[in-house]
Amino acid sequence: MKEELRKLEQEAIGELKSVRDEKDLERFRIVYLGKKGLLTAFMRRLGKLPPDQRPEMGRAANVVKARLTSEYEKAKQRVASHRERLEAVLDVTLPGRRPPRGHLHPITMTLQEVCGIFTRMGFSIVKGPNIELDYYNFEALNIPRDHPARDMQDTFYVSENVVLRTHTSPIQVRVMESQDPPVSVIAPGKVYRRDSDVSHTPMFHQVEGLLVDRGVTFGDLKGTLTHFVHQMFGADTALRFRPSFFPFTEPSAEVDIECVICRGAGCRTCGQTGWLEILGSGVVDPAVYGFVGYDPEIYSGFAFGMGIERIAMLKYGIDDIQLFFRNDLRFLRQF
Ligand code: 2NL
Repeated sequence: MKEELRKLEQEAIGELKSVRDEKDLERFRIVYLGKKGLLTAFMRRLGKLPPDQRPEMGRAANVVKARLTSEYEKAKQRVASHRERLEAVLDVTLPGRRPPRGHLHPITMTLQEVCGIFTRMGFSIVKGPNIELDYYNFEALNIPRDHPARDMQDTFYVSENVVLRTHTSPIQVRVMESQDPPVSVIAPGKVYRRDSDVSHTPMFHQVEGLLVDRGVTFGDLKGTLTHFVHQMFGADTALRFRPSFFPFTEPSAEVDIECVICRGAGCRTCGQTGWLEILGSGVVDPAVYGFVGYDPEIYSGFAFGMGIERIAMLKYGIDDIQLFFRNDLRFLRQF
């Protein structure tokens, strides 16, 4: 039994050395010094010894108990002072480090805002291919073979009758081809033009809209786009409809808003006119209905299109379109 006691003491001392924290400490106390611990179990067995051996073994056990208790107290001190030093340099109650968090690109934000205004009016969002047939991009939109927009200067040709779409109108042609009125859709997406200088990028974003039903008038167009402008630029923003021309609408109108920089007084941004062009629109030309099989005697509608980079520049007061494509974090972090 003497040998057994010696082993127990040695093991306990060895284990105390590897105690690192309060949890280790408590585990040690329970295993060695607790009511159901090894030392208590050892002492219970003393009663079974012959009476002449009991006093000596009892004393020996008490000596071990005293030593382990004092070593345990020392370890407790050591753990406590270690924790104090740790907490002096490290505030364990501080929240963890957050991973860096990005946000949407300003063009995406603007695209979503524009789409949101129209979906709340009841329009549905439609998508289509970026690589498009010449037929959907030009032909069905009443853009004749000799029209300047068809020129190699402006269009990326993939083959003789396949192009990168130059606007998102072909999406809407596909919608009309596949369903009868009433139709009210908006077509957002990337468009491509062979244009690259300080104010043009070969890819930019557009949102187009189309509404066709019985009895739709130019008045419906004005009401819809006025609501859009007031939502996008503020209810106090003045706007005007200025006569224009597009091959796919008749009559056609461009929408100007009161200059966001000078509020109409005249400045560099608005070329001293006080007005900024923000979108093109018009009543859908009956010639387009011929291509998609709608009866122009029954149906009429309006359409519009806008460049998102331009809208974003006016909304946020940005004077360089290239900033959207440089991915400079000093620029992007401002949104
Ligand atoms: C602009 C002008 C416009 C349309 C787009 C359209 C689409 C169909 C039929 C008729 Cl399917 N029109 N779209 C109409 C007028 C103007 O865009 O300046 N865009 C940036």
